[in-house]
Parts: sequence; C-alpha cells; structure tokens
Amino acid sequence: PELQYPDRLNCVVELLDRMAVGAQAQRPAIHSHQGVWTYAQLLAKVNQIAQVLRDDMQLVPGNRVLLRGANNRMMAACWLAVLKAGLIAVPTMPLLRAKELTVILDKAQVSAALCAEDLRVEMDAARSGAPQLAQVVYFNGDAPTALEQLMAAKPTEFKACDTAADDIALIAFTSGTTGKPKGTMHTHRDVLAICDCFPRSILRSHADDIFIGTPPLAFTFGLGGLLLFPLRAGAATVLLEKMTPEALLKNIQDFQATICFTAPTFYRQMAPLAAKYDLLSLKKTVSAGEALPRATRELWRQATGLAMIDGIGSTELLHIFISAAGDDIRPGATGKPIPGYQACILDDQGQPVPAGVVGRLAVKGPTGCRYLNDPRQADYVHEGWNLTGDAYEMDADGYFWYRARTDDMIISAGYNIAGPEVEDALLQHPDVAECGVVGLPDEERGQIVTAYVVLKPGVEGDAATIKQLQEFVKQSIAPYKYPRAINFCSALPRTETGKLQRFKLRQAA
Ligand code: 3UK
Repeated sequence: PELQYPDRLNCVVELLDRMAVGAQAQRPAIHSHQGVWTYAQLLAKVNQIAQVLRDDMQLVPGNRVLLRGANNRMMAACWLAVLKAGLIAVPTMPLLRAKELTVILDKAQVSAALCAEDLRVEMDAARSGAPQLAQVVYFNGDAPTALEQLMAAKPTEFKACDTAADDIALIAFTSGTTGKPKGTMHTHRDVLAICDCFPRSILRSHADDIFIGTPPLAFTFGLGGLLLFPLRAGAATVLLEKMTPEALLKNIQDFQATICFTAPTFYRQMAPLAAKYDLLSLKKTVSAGEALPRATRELWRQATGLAMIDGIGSTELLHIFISAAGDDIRPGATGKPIPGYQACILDDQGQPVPAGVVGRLAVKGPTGCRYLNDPRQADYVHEGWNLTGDAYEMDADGYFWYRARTDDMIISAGYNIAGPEVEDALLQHPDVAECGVVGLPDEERGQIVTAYVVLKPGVEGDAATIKQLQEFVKQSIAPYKYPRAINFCSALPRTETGKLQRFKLRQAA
C-alpha cells in the first residue's frame, strides 16, 4: 500500500475536511440514536468543539484530553475535535470505575476531560484523586449541557492545528487483564496508516458502505472499524449504545448495514437469531478481539451465507495486522500478514522456527508499540519486531494459526495444550452455548485441563453430560487434550471488549 504522508499532517484534515466537500458533504457520516449527521454537519460540530477546547478551555497543542462516553455522534465529534486542535486524545472504556480512571489520569498526565453526562458520577469521583485534571466539560445531557452551550456560540469553521505526521495523536490504554494498564501512543501518521491497510486490501470498503458494530470507540478495534475506516472511505457509520445481539441484528436490518465489526461471542449469539431479520444488505463481517472458533465461523456461514473475516489486531499495533477474506480464507487460520505488515514465529531465544512449529508471534509494519513511560516496552519490542504475547504456528503456505496467549498455554503431564483448541472442540457440541478452558494446578499432572461450560437453555448439567462432553472432545482432537474437569456455570467472565478473562476462571478455582 501507498503509505507516504507529508511531514506536516493532521489526520483529521484528511479524514474529515477533505471529505466534507462537493456532493460528499451532504452524504450521511454518522447515524446514532440521536439522529444523523452529514459530513458537513459533522465537520461543523467538530470545528465548534475544537474552538471550545482552544478558546474556552485554553488547551494548547500536546495537552492530553480524556474522553468518556458511549458510542454516539457527539463522542465521535469530540475525538475528532481533540486531534484537530493538536491535542492528544485519551479515550476510556465507559465501564471503568473511578479508581481505574485515576490511574489513567495520572499516567497520561491528563489536563482536561470531555465526558458524557451519564458518566458524571464516576468522573467526579475520579477527579478528586487527580489534581492535574483542571477541567471537565460534560455533553449529551437531557437538556443541553455545558459543551453544547459553549459550542452554540462558536463559528462552524476552524483551521486545523499544523501538527507533524509524527506528533502523538492518541494514547490508547490496553484493557489490562493482568497488571497495570499500559498506555500506547499513536501518531497522526499511524491513524492514516491503519485506514490505508486493512480496509483497502482485505475489507475493500467504499463510499456506499454502511458500517455497524459493537466495539467501543475507546477500543482501537471500534475506533478504526466504526469511525476512522468509514470516514476515510467517505462511507457512513452507525454508532450504537448498549448493544444486545437482537438489537444489533435489528439495526443491521433497519440501517441496511453492509459491514459489521464485533467479537466472536457476539456472532455466536447472533447466529441462531439471524433468520428473524432481513440481513441481505450485509456483505462483510469482521471478527476480532479473540480467536474465532471454527464452530462459530460455521454457524455464522449457515445463518447468513457470509464467510467471516477473522483478523488479529492489538492496541499496541493500533489495528488488524493478520487477516484474510474471500477465497483466501482458511477456516481455523487467522490468515496472512496484511499488505504492509510482516510476521514470523520465534522461539524463546528469539530465533525463527520452521513452518509447523508453535512459537511466539512477531510482527513488523507501519504501526508499532510505543508504550508511555513503561519498562514493558522492552518486552514487547525486540529489534523492531513486536511480540504480541500470542503463541502461533505458520504453515508451509504462510498462513498463521492461532494457538493461545503464550501465558495461557496449558502444560499437563508434559503435554503442551492450547485451551482454545479444546474450546473449539467443545463448541461443536450442540448443547454448548459458551465455554472457556484453562489449566488448573494438579499435583500429579502439573496442570489439568479444566473446562467451564455454559449449557444451552434446558440442558441438564449432570454427570452424564460431563461424560458425554468428554467423549465428544476425545472423538474430535487428540484424546490427551480432553478436559478432565468440567464445571457448569451460567455465564463466563468477559471484558468490555468481549475477551474471555481466563485469569478470573483460574482465580475462581
Ligand atoms: C488477541 C486475537 C486470536 C490476541 C484488537 C483488532 O484485540 C485487540 O486489541 P487488544 O489490545 O488485544 C490484543 C490481543 O487480543 N486477539 C485479538 N484478535 C484476535 N486472538 N484471533 C484474533 N482474531 O491475544 C492479541 O494479542 O485488546 C483487535 C483491532 C484492534 C485491537 N485493538
């Protein structure tokens, strides 16, 4: 891909100002439950917010601005305005509590915040522990709140801050399933680079597309898929708050969405309900955040006729770097490095391993990990290669097959067992709704393969079911991998981004 950008670059000019001209200005940019904004309307709002940030809030280029709110058009406009004014966006997951927010406020040295009215309580609580946070301005209240009032007095034009392509635009925090959250810094150039990689080579999106999905804009999977990619293509996006599988299906139907982004579990839950909706508009569906089980890919294909586009991305690399679409898909494999990126598999000493051997995934490309003041930088980046923490295998044709997170590999009686492979097998069983497989300490075997299973409604979780599931797994994968222990539960612990929290399963035991 062409990834040459000028040295002076404000990505919002490229994503929005240059798009909101001619006929494109009157085309829809963002649909949300508050209504629709055309490209021209979105640009006007972004310009007004940018002036509030500069003139009323007295922020100067390089200042960090916390962003909080559900996915909707004002949240998107705030994100764009922060970057357009030369400030650095620090988006946060809506469900974060005061204590977690205080860590981020301190770590990123945040000086101001734009926060949705419905998250005020937690924001105020976090503020008391963060003296450097001088101002918080609220938006999206029932009556026009502070931000809308300040905006109303502003002209709808704003000259973008003349930032360098290498200036930091965004500090994205990792979900932090283990340890303290890490801030990852990304530049204006990085923002455009992800828009010119995956969407062009794999997704092949265009101006007539209508994007939809669930990941929060504070998660870079959602930021790219539901805001940056649509704008770069001149397409429309549908931003939705608090989604259920039924509601997402209904919105796909109502908005005639063509491209959907969500996590594997969400597709699994949508598949059995799909027949109740008209989903003929849907052309591409992208799954990321965790491994896509084969059974989920198959259920989705049966329900919709669509070949799921799996893709692995990370907050550190900003977006997806290995994927495949159409005829290039090999069910079970994530795909190949997307054009612009390279990937290889290394052993524990950092040496490449031959095809067919499991090792550590290493990735290099136009984007890469830049932790904010964090000694863990040296763990993630080795000689320009990003070590994502995933155990992968490459086959002779250059396809990459996910095995597990490196620290989730189960070692039982000397065997290396990848939990997701056992999950894959269990998910093929008609009685299994969801499952998670971890290794629990065991005197005899070191660890034993333990499955936590959510059964479909009406199925009894008794000794006979356990036996049946164990036999089922032994029939489909190497018998030594079968779960020696099976526990039934009503739900699995997941992050806001749809990831199974294996450490919680291990802790619970
Ligand atoms: C795992 C996957 C197997 C993998 C993300 C798309 O998930 C994203 O970012 P995070 O920082 O987590 C990164 C880690 O999640 N993972 C993600 N996708 C897959 N494992 N198959 C997949 N398709 O362990 C990775 O290292 O939360 C995903 C775009 C942007 C993102 N930030």
